[in-house]
Amino acid sequence: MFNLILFGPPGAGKGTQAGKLAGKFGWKHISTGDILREEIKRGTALGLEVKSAMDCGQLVPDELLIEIMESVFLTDNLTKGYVLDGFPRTIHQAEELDKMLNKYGQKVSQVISLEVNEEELVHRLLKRALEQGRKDDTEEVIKNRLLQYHQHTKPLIEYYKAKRVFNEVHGLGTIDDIFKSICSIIVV
Ligand code: B4P
Repeated sequence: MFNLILFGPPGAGKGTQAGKLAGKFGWKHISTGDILREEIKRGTALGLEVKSAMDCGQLVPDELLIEIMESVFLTDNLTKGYVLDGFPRTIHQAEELDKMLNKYGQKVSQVISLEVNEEELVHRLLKRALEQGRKDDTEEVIKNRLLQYHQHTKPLIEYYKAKRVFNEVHGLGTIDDIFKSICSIIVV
């Protein structure tokens, strides 16, 4: 079964493009950010546990994310393929994902990284703050999210390059043009 990891810093367009890919290919869109925000909205124990980390732009502890993903694999109908948006975000998460997939006789099919410069990332997230009022889209929190990305998430580039599944797409331009570039390199 095909699975795709959409990779990139905060604001690169992962959520935007993952939604479009899910629509085109009939895949399940799995966004860990959306899953966590939904838990917060519903006021669950998990939501209460992750709220302060998310509000200040910290990563949520690996073990919680791994539990969430295990339950997604157990309960969701993923037979048509899926796109992972925002997971994995650390080497430990990536290693655990490999173990989970291995249990189901799968491995990561492809990783597509959206390349966007930092100035544009900040611009997009501040614009989203005006439109949607997300608590983690303030200037100070964005700085921390970018720092977390550089410290913990960027090393995944080498991890997936070593597995020969890593591809890059230029993430500047219209949403539709970027979508076309992504579709042109997907090898289903
Ligand atoms: P996410 O919800 O994944 O937030 P994100 O990185 O900002 O990406 P998002 O998908 O929302 O934005 P996009 O780039 O599409 O994570 C939020 C928090 O959850 C994290 O900080 C962390 O605390 C926690 N978390 C989630 N997963 C975790 C994990 N695995 N481990 C630990 N913690 C985890 O879009 C940004 C904006 O740009 C949008 O407004 C969009 O409309 C706009 N945009 C997109 N494409 C554009 C384009 N081409 N041109 C102009 N604007 C564009």
